[in-house]
Amino acid sequence: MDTAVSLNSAEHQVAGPSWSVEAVLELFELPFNDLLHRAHVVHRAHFDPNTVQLSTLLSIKTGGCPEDCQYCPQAKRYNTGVEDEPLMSHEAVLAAATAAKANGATRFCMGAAWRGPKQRDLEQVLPLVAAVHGLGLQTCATLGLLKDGQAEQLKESGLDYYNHNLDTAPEFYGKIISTRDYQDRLDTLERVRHAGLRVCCGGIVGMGENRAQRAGLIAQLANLDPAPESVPINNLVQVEGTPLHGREPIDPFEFVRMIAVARITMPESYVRLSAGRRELGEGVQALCFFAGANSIFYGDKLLTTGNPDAQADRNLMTRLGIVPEG
Ligand code: SAM
Ligand code: DTB
Ligand code: SF4
Repeated sequence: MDTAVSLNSAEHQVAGPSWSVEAVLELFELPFNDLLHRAHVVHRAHFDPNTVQLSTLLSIKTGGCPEDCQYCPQAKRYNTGVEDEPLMSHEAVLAAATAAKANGATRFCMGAAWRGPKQRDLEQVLPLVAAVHGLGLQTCATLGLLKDGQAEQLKESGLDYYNHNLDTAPEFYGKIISTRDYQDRLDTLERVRHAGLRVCCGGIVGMGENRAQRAGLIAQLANLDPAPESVPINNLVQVEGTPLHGREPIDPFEFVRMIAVARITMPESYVRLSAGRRELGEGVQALCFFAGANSIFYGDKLLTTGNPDAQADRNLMTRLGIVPEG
């Protein structure tokens, strides 16, 4: 039975190098148990199903962003109560990274509320990357759009991963962001890949997109060549003052389906159960781990919003027999 199922999923891949939106949508439409079984078989074939990778986030430059991403509490045009702060000091960033490592995280991701780094911004970030790398943590940064040469500088300073999300399907994108287009994002991803960095790229669900558009995002991600090493799937965190505040939350089972479809279409990628875990609750998170999620953001805070407490996550992992990736 297991073999039949895995052969079946392999067929989808040998049918062509790329995933059509229709083929991805077919996966979404499977009965829930069939979809989860299939995703779990793929997961077990590529990963230890009881190990989850832990990444800790830090907002090194918060608020005041000129972009208009409608989900984001850090866009200066929305009144969300998030203050515009300068870049954090070297000491404060290192203290946070040291604490993350002591808590068991293996990756430290530094986020900045920029459209993209100016050269003088980047020059302040490079020593932070080098210092976090020096602690023996994997390093990740999410600084927005990169210009030619910037990804190479990050790589030389010890950056392992660059996070840049496609966020949603191309046809829904214009309803969410107007200040940068889809191609800008693809261009940055290309620069990141070209510099030899690992790609962390995913998106957000629960923004009012339909299932076909969720399938459209997955097809975009799975067809990146190679697929991103890390795929964060965020459940929209609704923040008062942002245009998306008050949207109907996604059906939690649809969120689990999104994870399962990501796992089947990107069998070798780490699929991260990302923002919005508090809203999903522990039962749904357990289903996500079964469906193939094998990474989380770990630590009491995401960038500006809350995350489950590290202690609560350790308890959850213990109850599920999950061990953090060492
Ligand atoms: N400013 C940079 C950029 O946009 O590329 C980097 C930081 S930005 C906050 C990183 C990602 O966080 C966004 O692309 C989006 O996918 C995610 N994000 C932001 N606000 C979110 C929210 N309220 N809920 C879920 N994900 C969110
Ligand atoms: C990603 O995909 N999700 C993270 C990280 N990459 C940078 C950010 C989530 C942000 C949630 C809203 C906030 O805390 O500001
Ligand atoms: Fe700025 Fe990034 Fe937020 Fe968009 S997601 S408003 S670019 S911080």
